[in-house]
Amino acid sequence: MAIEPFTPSANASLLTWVGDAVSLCEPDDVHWCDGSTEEYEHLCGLLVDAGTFEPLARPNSYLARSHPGDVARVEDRTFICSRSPRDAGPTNNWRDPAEMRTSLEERFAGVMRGRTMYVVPFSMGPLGSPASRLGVQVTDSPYAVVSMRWMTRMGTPALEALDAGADFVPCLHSIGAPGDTSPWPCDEDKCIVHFPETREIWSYGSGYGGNALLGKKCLALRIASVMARDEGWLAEHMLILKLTSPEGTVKYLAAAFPSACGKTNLAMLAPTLPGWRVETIGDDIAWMRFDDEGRLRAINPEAGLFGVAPGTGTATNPNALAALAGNAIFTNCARTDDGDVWWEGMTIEPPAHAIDWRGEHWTPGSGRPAAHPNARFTVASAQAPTMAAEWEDPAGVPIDAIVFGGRRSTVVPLVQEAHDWEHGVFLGSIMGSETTAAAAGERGRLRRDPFAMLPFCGYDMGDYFAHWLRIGRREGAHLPRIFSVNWFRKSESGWLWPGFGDNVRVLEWIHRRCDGAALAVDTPIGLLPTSLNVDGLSVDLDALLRVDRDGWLGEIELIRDFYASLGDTLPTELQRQLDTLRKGLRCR
Ligand code: TSX
Ligand code: MN
Repeated sequence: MAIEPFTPSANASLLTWVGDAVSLCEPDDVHWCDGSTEEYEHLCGLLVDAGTFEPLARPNSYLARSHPGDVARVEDRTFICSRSPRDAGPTNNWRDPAEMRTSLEERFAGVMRGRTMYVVPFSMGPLGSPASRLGVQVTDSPYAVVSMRWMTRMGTPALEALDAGADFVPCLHSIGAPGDTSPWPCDEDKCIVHFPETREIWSYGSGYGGNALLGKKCLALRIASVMARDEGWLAEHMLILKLTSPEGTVKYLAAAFPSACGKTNLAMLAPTLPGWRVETIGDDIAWMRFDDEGRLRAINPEAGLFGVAPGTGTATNPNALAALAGNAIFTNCARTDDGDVWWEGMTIEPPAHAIDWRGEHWTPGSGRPAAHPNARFTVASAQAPTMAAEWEDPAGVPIDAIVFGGRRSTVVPLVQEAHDWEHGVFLGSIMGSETTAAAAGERGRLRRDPFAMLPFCGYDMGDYFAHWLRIGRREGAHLPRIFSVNWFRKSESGWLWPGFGDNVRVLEWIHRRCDGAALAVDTPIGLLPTSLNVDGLSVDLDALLRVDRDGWLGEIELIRDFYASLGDTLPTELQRQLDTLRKGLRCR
């Protein structure tokens, strides 16, 4: 068995790496992906034959049911293998790179026997943009290949860029379980491994998106965060949106939220205020760097949406539903009797009967969810009706405001602006969210998730904060303003804020602040709105914007403990911000 007789690439290091992968994994066949429609349809056909895919009663769309133990990212099996454990930091699982390499080589030896190895060249970011990065994923999962076709710029153009000698991140992936012919082979003993110093990714045992589509969380966040640190830019877990006022003034916002806060919903918002328009640049990841004028410009490194299906419905995100009208892959959703998909929250009325995500009969009264809470859709971003014309501009869009959010039922106000960049970094560092039913563990517990990067930062968290502070000290930079938002504050009688399309009222305030127009009052926690457009709503604005002094004093103790858990790389500036906040609250 050998590589196909033609020379598939002029890139010598790529040929060597693929040759080594072939020798190690011993596939029956090697296929270099061109990204064509014919190739996509052929692979979908193979997946249907294998029982992995079921064709759906919507154009060119499929449903996949995963193995019930392969439904989410595996954070406790995700590793950062830097030479020094100090560089991975206390928030990552560290392993010695040499020892890990030996153990991976054992796992991957002969792992692709009986299977085809696919070589998937891809670009994160528009092809040819100086901000983009190339990767090559080698995988034995045709599900990963067809998903990568929507999520990245995959195929011949990326291969041609590699022919010209460009660098790439090698991404070796196997689902494991050789000889397993079930619809979703995988291995119980999964591991997702990153070598930040040599910029390599190895992923074993899982076919699930976050573990198997290596361009996304592994490359565009964990590896890219290290590249960004070394090269002076930012790789962030942020949506990017374009906000146009009734007067036609445009602001670009980048916003970080932990999971279960409705980030994709915000990226595709349908505003309730007349004349305001929200368009999408990206829904999950932003790569930002300074241009020659000192403005921070952002690109979306992805080409597709890999969104949580449950909760995506006509009321919460009609634009996402419109994007899913065809050419979509659904994973772990339920199938209706008329051959379409369904999930909790898609429609108000559930179907009378469905086949659930495990393939079993389901009725509304069964007490089990029809779709897995982490069921997903995969679709090209271009299909979303909200995409901005410039979403693929290789130069990116200039960011006017950075927004940090979280799910907090108490203490954190609806919106505030940071006093300055350093205070903004402090607000990012103390981000947190109360856990929902969808997340593992206890419900309603506060989980810190600084910059929404806790599972995605490829290096030490204290060093990451220091990198953000360094960005803010750049000479001649026109820095974005920084804000924090919280759609989830509650009173005894329920949500204080209607959320969804009405969030545009908060975006309006942010937009006006960027022009120095909207008014704010200085408080120890930040700059709070003196007025917000709540015409037509009956909301308790005082409760939404109240500085909860006792709540914050309690919060400060929690932040102190959290900071202590990050170790001695925590920048002194942030400790000082915490002291300043304490003093500000005490002497009022
Ligand atoms: O996505 C959400 N957003 C952002 C929208 C752009 N969700 C869903 C969160 C889970 C993914 C929200 N849920 C938001 C929100 O702004 N707000 C809430 C809480 C909420 C839920 C329902 C109502 C109000 C607030 N409305 C009624 O109960 C009628
Ligand atoms: Mn995400």
